[in-house]
Amino acid sequence: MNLNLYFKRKRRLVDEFLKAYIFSKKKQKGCPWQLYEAMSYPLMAGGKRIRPLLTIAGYEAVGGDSNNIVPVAASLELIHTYSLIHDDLPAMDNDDFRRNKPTTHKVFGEATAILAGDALLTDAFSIITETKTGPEKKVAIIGELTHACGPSGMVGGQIVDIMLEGKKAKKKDILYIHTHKTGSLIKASICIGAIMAHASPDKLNSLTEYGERVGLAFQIMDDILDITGTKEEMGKLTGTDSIRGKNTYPSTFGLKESKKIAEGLINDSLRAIKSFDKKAEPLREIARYILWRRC
Ligand code: GRG
Repeated sequence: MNLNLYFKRKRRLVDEFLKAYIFSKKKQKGCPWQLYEAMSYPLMAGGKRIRPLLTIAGYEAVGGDSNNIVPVAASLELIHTYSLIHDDLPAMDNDDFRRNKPTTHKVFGEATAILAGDALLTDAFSIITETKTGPEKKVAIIGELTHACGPSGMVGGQIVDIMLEGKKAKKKDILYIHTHKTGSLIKASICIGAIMAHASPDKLNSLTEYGERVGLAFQIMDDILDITGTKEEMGKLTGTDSIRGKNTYPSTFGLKESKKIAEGLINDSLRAIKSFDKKAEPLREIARYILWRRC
């Protein structure tokens, strides 16, 4: 299959939805224009949309074939964008650039950036409640997402990452940071797609395993790209992990070994979905892409 073409087609669907969503904020009575602007700016800045693509690919892997999945997939991008806005704040990673543009707080100020993140996170759940599927499915999806974003998920990973900045972390702590800060939302992206397509418990288990492996591999490759990538490729300053004393896979295992670990995880992810038919081909290609991505 042609992954570029697949990415292009699915990304267009997601971007169309996001455009309509953000336009509705402009029109929405009660949504202050400053908030609309600060939500629109990072959301439409052109990310890879990898999490929505994983939701769609997870949905298709178990036989889903309707565009009903697009709003649910797009809600993942709202959550991801919120996490980037907050992650870039001076109190967190203090980054000036994201997606090749000044960060949201640089343009709109810290208070507005924080609130734009809060608004995107909240609206992600609002979008899910409006999705065309039964109430049980909606509750299952919201449960999966709140767990992935919350204290035992992304926020948990983020706080351990910050607490251990400048200190030598144990290997188990680095694993915790990576699997929670980044991995949990990636895993949830796939599982939500599978839930929307009525996956059997067996299929859901296999996709969960796939999601865990690709989620960790994605963050390891992100650590590697912070060393080997350029500012233009990454859309933000690189080399910042080491300046901040971040605990990363390369700082613990070295570059070569980190790449080997990521390759092993991608092989494991492919093994986890071995029994799936050709409808899982996009998931397989996305897993391989994680190893060769440059941005
Ligand atoms: C609750 C105050 C408060 C803050 C939470 C949860 C959180 C802050 C931050 C999450 C940490 C984080 C940003 C993890 C993701 C790291 C990562 C790999 C980001 C880049 O993702 P890509 O490569 O980026 O998919 P694009 O720009 O393509 O979307």
